[in-house]
Amino acid sequence: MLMMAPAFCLTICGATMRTGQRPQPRAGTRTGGSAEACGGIAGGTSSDAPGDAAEGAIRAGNDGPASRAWVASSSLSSAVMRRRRWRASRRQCLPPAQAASAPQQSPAKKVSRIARYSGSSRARSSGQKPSATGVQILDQDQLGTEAKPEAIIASPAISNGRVFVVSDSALYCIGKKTAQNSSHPQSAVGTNVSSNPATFVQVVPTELLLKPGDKVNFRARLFDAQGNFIREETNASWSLDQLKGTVENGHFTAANVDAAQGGLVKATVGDISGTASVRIFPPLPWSENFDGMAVNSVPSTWVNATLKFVVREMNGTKVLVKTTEGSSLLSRARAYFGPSDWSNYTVEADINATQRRRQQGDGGVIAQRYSLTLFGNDQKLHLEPWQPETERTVVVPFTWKPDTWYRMKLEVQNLPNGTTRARGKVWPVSETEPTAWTIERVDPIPNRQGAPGIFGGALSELYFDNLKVYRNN
Ligand SMILES: [Ca+2]
Repeated sequence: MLMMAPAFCLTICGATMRTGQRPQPRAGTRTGGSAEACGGIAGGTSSDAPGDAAEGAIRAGNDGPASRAWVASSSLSSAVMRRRRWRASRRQCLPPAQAASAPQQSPAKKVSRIARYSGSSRARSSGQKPSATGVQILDQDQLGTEAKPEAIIASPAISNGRVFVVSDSALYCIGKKTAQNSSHPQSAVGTNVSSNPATFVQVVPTELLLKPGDKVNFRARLFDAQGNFIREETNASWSLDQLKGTVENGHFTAANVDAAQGGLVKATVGDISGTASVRIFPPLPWSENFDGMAVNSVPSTWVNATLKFVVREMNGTKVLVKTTEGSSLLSRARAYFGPSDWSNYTVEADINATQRRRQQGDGGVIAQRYSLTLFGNDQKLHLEPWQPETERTVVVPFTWKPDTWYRMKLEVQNLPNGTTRARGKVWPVSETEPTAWTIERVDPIPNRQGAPGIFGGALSELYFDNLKVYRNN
């Protein structure tokens, strides 16, 4: 069971770990993928001090081979030093009344205790035991060294009796070398044939991006209530939901229309049915003014727009609104409306920001994973390859008046030397387009492809209109 807590702290209840099995600093194989490739487990038994076992081999616990702990390669001397530091840290972390007895407590006695494991971005990994009055730290480890700590950058994960901890330099696997079998039922893989009644129809392929006129053969597969495969159904009844085209016996042909479509291909067997999701995009150029869409609708082919964007009437036209309703988790959103393998195209959009309680939102356009974004409160224009990476972001001051329509234009071009050039311009819609680009960057760590999109961080509402996507001029 995993529970996320704030500030990089993740708690795992019910894990049966010996506290002697603990990460070794930088000793393990990095980012191994398979459990066998994970490093950083020091074998601790009731008779061995954990550090004494760290000799790059498999050590058996005193309860037999099943408790063997995998030991990462490291020298004995450094392991002993780590063990001493670990003992000292345990004394420091335990409450005074428990500290005196803690060093004598055998790690093996802690098997099967309900324990908590947590990590912090300050490179501390710890095992904790919750109680009615507080939390007892059973074990605490330094990842990396005091001088060069490894930050834990992701939540711990559990699989087959092991705990996986990811730092910025290594992947640590805590547990026994012999994995426990998962108690979860096996997933349906289509080979475990069942004679039970069908309760689920799977349509494959299940998620598709197509072009007008494309043809696809869909299949209907039946499964029982336990997820066991029954058979491939050849007599399913096929139909289309919000898609233009034909489907007959699973053979789908997309209509040759010059408009984006999003809908479902549906297979019905008796009284149960299943669907595949299909989005169909015509070739560029595109333009969208939202005037043909229903109020309160969301464009059917867009990704990540539901509950975040909505079509609305505004001064005699329809616009797409980045709303502020609902959870604050929805206030920032990137919505995408095309294939993710596109490159060398330009996105344009009109944007208008409101102000509420002196707060003005942020908004922009996205092309090939580059964002051209206006920041309302900062009154700045950013060109970002990836927003968290400020080193590669270009920033210029920009006076962005509220309740005023501006036009944004972002062009991204892959250059022959392997770099990618992104450049943008922003100007009031009431004025003519400036000749010069407002902001530009040639990116040596390029994003070579990506879907077009828009971004809205709505401290107050933002409006979009007159979207255009076209091949670079
Ligand atoms: Ca419009």
